[in-house]
Order: sequence, then structure tokens, then C-alpha cells
Amino acid sequence: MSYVDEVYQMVVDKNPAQPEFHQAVKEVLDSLRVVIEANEEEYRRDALLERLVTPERQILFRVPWVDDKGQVQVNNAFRVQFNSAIGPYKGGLRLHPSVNISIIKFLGFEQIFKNSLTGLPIGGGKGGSDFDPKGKSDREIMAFCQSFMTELFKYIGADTDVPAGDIGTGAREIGYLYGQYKRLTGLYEGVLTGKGLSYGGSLARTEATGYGVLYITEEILKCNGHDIKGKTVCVSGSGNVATYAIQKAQQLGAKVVTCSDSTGWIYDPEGIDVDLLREVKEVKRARLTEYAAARSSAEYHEKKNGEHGVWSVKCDIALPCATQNELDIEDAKMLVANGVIAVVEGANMPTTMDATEYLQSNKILFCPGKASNAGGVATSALEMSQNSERLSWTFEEVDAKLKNIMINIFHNLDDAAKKYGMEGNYVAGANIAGFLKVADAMKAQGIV
Ligand code: NDP
Ligand code: 2IT
Repeated sequence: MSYVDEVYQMVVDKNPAQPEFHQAVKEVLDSLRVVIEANEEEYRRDALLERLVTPERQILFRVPWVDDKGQVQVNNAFRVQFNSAIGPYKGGLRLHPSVNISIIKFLGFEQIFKNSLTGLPIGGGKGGSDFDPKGKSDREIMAFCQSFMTELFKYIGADTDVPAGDIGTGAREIGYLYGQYKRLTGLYEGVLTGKGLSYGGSLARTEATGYGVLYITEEILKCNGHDIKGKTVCVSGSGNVATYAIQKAQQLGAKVVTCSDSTGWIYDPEGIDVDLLREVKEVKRARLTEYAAARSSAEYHEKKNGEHGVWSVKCDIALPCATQNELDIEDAKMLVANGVIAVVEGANMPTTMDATEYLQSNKILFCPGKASNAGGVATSALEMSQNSERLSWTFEEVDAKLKNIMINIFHNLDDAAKKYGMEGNYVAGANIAGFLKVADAMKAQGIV
């Protein structure tokens, strides 16, 4: 058995019932084969892959809190500090009922390579809880966040581990988490990113992930002889990433005709009205039915199992921005049949492995999330820099840096794919480029 296959088998055997983690490891290791085989003796001797797939530290804890009825609730919470070879652990906190150790480990593993691709000094980590923020009062959200931080604060710090937002964790949650960290430690430091602008947040961090997806999309299209202007775009999701992906796509002259949430999706042939979407989702925290009710050009479709949702709409560019494994092989076939040119992932691992292979074998430009959604964490790292120097940069300054980072990411992964004989395979390019820096740092730091 090859070294890659042995390590993958070890991951499956040692981490049973963690399908998302297995999937993320398989995708990365498979595309690293050429690099691993060229250095097999050294990597085997140093157990480099075994160390890479094993988190440095996993913290599992309970979060008790009291709901508005006086009932005590208990949630499971996680922080996986995966790899600190190139910098302090960095990665978001996901709050969603589906959260478990498999999901946090897949996200933490992906984050290692993503953070490496940004070119900034940040290691990989991820955390979260199976707490469901939907339908909770502000007081309940605060009670949960304070209890969560009362345990988490022991393990994080501006130079050790810096959490941020992810699904279900936005500005409100980061604020409550920050307040409790400060109260417990007495430290006013950049321990979280995605903070509000009045207490150390960075301009453009809110927009960064979605904007970054579009900056890289624009560059990919340009380098392959296409122009984003005038293209039709299908987006899934209607949260932080989706909203600002839609906004930037429109600013670049594309027309975005769909968005979705966990219960349904919108087809709006006149183009999604971002201001209305923000009002419905960010202010009212309501369902997309409210968007449809307020806009005559929009059709609302209830989500149904076995149907393709937003991927059934004809488009040139597809941007999955909701959650993992939301775009499967049947969706991929539908997109290809409808003439899609590019699929660029805004979410983490939204495309199943067979769908990815199908898109690639049909010569669709396919960019994996660890490259295309890296603008969020990159701007988080810029927030850390601003906190360290106790200054804040203008929106234009941060946005220009973000754009530059996204363009560099594309050229790094494109070059890596070419160098290893896989031109146009951006999955392999991203994994190889991300891996090489981390492997080099791990080697230099010895067996730790
Ligand atoms: P939000 O919580 O702001 O939005 C998530 C969106 O996805 C909502 O529309 C939500 O619908 C939908 N969604 C979530 N879970 C599911 C599910 N299980 N099935 C169907 N729909 C679902 O999260 P973000 O926009 O921040 O994150 C979206 C994706 O982008 C995630 O994969 C995240 O890991 C990734 N990401 C986020 C970054 C960031 O900076 N925020 C950076 C890089 C990647 P509903 O409202 O009904 O729950
Ligand atoms: O998946 C991700 O990159 C994020 N949720 C953002 C992480 C961060 O630290 O900004």
C-alpha cells in the first residue's frame, strides 16, 4: 500500500464515524500523491502525514446555560487546535445543531491549508457547538456565549489561538464572546476576529469572504479567456458569505438570480436585491419567504429532497455558499447540462467528491473553498495585524490587500498545478501549494 493510502486507512480506523473528516483528508491526500511520492522516504521517517492528520490538541466540553423559561440547557462544544506550524491556531466557531467532532475536524483540517495559502502567519483550528441560535432570544444567545467562553478562554489568546465567526456565529455572538473573554482575563486583546468596529474590528471583514470569492472568480475567468461582466450567477445560502458574494458579483457586472436558506430558495430573474436580502436576513433574521413577499419578481421554492434547488437554474457561474456537501453529483450533472463555465466554492467543502470529479472531467473551472473562501480568514489576519499595532486601516486599504491576496492565491495554486503536471486542476494546486509551506515549517521545527 502506498504511504498516502496507509495514512488514509489509519485515519478511517482511528476516527470511526467521522465521515466529513475522512472526506476532507481523502481529498487532500489524494491530490498530494505526486509530492508525497517524491519525498516518501523522508516523510515516512518523520511520520509527517501522520502528524498532519492528527490534531495537536482537541478540547471537548459542555456548555450549560439557562433558557428564558428557567430551564437549564446543555450543549456540546469543541475547539480543535489542528496545526500551529506556521502561526497561532486560527479559524471560526460554528454554532449549528449538526455540529459534531467530525465536522469540526474536517473544518480544522481544511483550515490548515487555507490559512497557508493566504501567505499570512496563521495555523489551523476550528471550534463550535451544537447550540442552535435560531429562534433564541438575545438574552439566551448571550447566556450561551458567556458560558461557552467561560471554558474556552483557558485555551485561546491573541498569540495562541484566535477564533472567529462561521455558520451561526456573526457580529452579535462575537461581541458577547469578546465581552466575556475580557471580563475573565482582564485583557483587551485581539483574541477574536470579526469584532465590531467600535472595539477592534476591521473594516471590510464582514464583506471579506464573499468579496474574496468574487475577486478570485474574476481572476480565474480572466486567465481562462472569460469576462465576469454579463454572466448569470447562481448562489446558494443567504448568510454572510452568500450576501457579500452576491453584492460583489453585481458590482462586477454579473447578474445573480438565486439564493437559498435551509428551508427554501429564491429565483429572482431580475437579480437579487441585496438591500432587501440584508434587511430580511441580517436585521429581521427571518426566512426567505419574506424576501419573496416583498419582491414581485421573485419566486420562492420550498426545499424538497431529491430536487436540485438553485442548481436547477441555468447559469454561467455557480457559487455554493451555504454548507458542506450541498452540491452533489446530480446537481453537478444539471449544471454541466445547463452550460456552467465555473464553480467556485464559497462554503467549506460544499461539493461532494464525485461531483467535483464530474465537474473537473467536464472541463468546468472548479476552485475549492480552501482557496476561494480564504479571503475571510486572510482579512481576519489583517484584523490581528491592526490590533497588534493598535491602528485601523481604511476600508479601501483592507479591500485592496484582500484583492491582492486572492489574486496571489490563484496564481500560486495555478503555478503549483502546472509544476506538478496537473494544469487546470485547482484542487490539486491548492492542496499542494498549501501543504508545501506547512510541511517545510513542520520539518524545520523538528519532531513536535
Ligand atoms: P451564515 O450562518 O451566515 O449563513 C449560512 C447560510 O447557509 C444560511 O443561509 C443557512 O440557512 C445556510 N445553511 C447553513 N447550514 C445549512 C444546512 N445544514 N443546510 C442548508 N442550508 C444551510 O454562515 P456563513 O455565511 O458565515 O458560512 C457559510 C459557509 O461559508 C460555511 O461553509 C462556512 O464554513 C463558510 N465560510 C465562512 C466564512 C466566514 O467568514 N463567515 C469564511 C470562509 C468560509 P439558514 O439561515 O436557514 O440556517
Ligand atoms: O472557514 C473560515 O475560514 C472561517 N469561518 C473564517 C475564519 C476566520 O478566522 O476568520
